[in-house]
Amino acid sequence: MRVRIAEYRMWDVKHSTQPKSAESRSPGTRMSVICGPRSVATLDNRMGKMDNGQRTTDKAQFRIPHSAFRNPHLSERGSVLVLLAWILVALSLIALSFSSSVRMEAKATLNEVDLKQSYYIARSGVYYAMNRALLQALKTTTGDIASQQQNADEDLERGQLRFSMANGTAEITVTDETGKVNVNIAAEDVLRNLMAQVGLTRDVADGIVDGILDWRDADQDVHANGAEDSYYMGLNEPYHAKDGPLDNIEELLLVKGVSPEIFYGQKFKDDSGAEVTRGGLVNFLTTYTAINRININSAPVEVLASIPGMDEERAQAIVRRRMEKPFSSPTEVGEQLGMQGDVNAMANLSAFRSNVYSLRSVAHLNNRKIVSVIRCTFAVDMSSPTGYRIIYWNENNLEL
Ligand SMILES: [Ca+2]
Repeated sequence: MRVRIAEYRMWDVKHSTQPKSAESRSPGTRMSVICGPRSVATLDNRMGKMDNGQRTTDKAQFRIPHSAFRNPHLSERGSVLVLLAWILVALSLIALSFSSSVRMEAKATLNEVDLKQSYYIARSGVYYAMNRALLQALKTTTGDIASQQQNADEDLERGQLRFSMANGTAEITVTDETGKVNVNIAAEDVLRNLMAQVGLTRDVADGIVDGILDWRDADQDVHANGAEDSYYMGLNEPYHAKDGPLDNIEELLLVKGVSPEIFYGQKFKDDSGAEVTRGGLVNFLTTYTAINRININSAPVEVLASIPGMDEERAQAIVRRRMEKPFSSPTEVGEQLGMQGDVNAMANLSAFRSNVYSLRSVAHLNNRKIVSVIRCTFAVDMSSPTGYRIIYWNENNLEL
């Protein structure tokens, strides 16, 4: 392209003699063709020489474009316009690239700001719930069930709190840990019932329950579907079986058969299109309770139905009844459901709330899709300067 432009633009037909010129004759006119070094080289290649050293034109090899003689100034301007067009195209591409880069950076910055805002709203939701629990404990001074019920924070008892700010809202799910099954001391049949309640198949449930029994017992004897060191030390990243009580509930993720999907829960749609949740052991198991009894005023249906002698229908009835008024004792449950004679079931129930709560604060920004999630377990502790003590804190936004 450059060669052609050089060749064409250098043709300047005029009556003059220049140092770097190659003379060319056209019938009736003496002309000098002014050209640059490259053009001269080009012309030299195309021009022959006479024996006497005079330069002459080999018409067969060297043809001057007729268009250049017709309107050389127009040709030069056209070349300049083409060059300018290319420059404009190049500049446009650079500007487009720069604009796209700036737009992406602006979007990333905006997302970062949204994420920070939603995080602090979720965090505010956590502290709001902790202070509601502390206030409830401060009012309940005598420690008996009558005082407990008289000063109950109904929203807290139901386990649903809401904390709103100008640019977003935190939805907080609060669970009294006494409403969960203690994985360290729960009976084997309660664990098996719970696995069925959260939708796991018999094979998967047997593997997880036996795995938990092996993980928490002190010996190395393997249950039928369980695992001890012989399994865990053969993994790509080997570790020993705990052979002792779990320190926190996320330790379950180390137990054979407990996948993140089973631990956190997995939502999917069944054949009818209805949304179904499977798993979610984190919502039903705990390591923080001291007694092996389930709080009838805070336990979810899945946990209540796992108790021997109970079923899903009875569990649903308990939940409906306590929404109107919390139970004052397991005896009241027995009277309501006709279960007075079921000693085994009654022995697993309690009406006392604990001082340990787990919560999940989910913050949504107004008109934004970004969500922040904080999970926390805390104990109301009057000996602490704040009145509460954080036992567990997780800012992982993992939502399966
Ligand atoms: Ca063991």
